Amino acid sequence: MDARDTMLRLLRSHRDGFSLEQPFYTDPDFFRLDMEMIWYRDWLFVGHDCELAKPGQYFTVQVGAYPVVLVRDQGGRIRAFHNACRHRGSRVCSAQKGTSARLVCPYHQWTYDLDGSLLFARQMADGFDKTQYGLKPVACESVGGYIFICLADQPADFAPFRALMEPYFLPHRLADAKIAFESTIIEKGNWKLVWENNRECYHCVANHPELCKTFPEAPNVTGVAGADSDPEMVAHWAKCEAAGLEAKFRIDPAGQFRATRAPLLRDAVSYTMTGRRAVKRGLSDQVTADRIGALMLYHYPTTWNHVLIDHAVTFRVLPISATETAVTTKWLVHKDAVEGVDYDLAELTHVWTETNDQDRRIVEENAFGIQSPSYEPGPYSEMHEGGVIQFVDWYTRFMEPRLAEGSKPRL
Ligand code: 3BY
Ligand code: FES
Ligand code: FE
Repeated sequence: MDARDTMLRLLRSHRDGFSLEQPFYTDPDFFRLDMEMIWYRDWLFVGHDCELAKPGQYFTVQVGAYPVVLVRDQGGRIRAFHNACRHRGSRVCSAQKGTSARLVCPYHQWTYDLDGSLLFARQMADGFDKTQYGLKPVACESVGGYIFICLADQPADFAPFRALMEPYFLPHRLADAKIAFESTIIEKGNWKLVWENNRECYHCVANHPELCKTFPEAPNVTGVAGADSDPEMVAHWAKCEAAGLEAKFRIDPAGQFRATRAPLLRDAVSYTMTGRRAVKRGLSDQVTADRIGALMLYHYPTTWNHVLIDHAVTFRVLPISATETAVTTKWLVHKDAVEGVDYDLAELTHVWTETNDQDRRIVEENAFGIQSPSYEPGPYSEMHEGGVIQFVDWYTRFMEPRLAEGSKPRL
């Protein structure tokens, strides 16, 4: 039986409300199937518009086997290309980020315009047709300050996500913010373990002393049920809406993304040890209300986010192997906020730096135990882990038809 058939069988026999069977977290063939069915087909968050503030600014990202470069062209449009030269395939941009008027391949200096077209290829034969050798484009969309790419030839419709996300995010003007700090950590665990951990706060009280000063562990804040019937939440939404901010819990029918606002604990406004602002200058001049709590967004499989009055923290998940995942965190502040004047960088980044490290350890211990031959799927807490059940449901529902469609009938 090949991996596809094994995975299909295990998805079909998956017990609702239980964690997945071991190979989903450990097996390189299952990992390859995750990459093919999800990561190479769906929309992925890669970075922010404000990282490409000027024409010629670029950053690179590696999604499985695909190196990709994102660049702002002369006309101001953000574009994505396969970062592989059309001459003999060299990576064109090897730096993580930079600024360049043209994209020049380091191998034999084939030179591409920022729109991807090939401008120069020295000493090629007469009649060489440059128009046939532009960089291959990758589908790219920008929404609310977030850049998404899709590696598929025929990308899924991006419009439903844009429609849900824009009203929540536009007032925060993230496209016009700046990155005060970023960090990338490698967690030794499968990407789904990173998500399972993120989608619950059952682990928070024992593991996140800093975050728990301001972030509620209530399951209806992190999870996907019960917010509508919580009077505190409903009152918070009403207050935010009166201030012109979209606030209610909304989720995509397929469960791939949701947005909602939630109040922080004890009137806290930011993720600091005191609950007070980390940045004096507000993130957006358009948002004047103060106690707006946290705007939370997730979009499977790449991002979860928190937008506060004074800053935003955004997370990007990228799988490296069956047992390694890169998590990149960015702290966004108003573009005119000055480090040392408006904010202290150590204070701004403290809570989530600690929280990320705590989550890394949790994920690694989880991965460790799952590798035991004695592992068997265990039951999620319905009260606290509804968000995890929802993630696993999304995953199994997403994978099953795609695997079935490609699985060859047996002779
Ligand atoms: O970032 C999050 O959304 C999750 C929820 C609770 C704690 N946390 C890591
Ligand atoms: Fe890029 Fe030769 S491989 S110029
Ligand atoms: Fe956590």
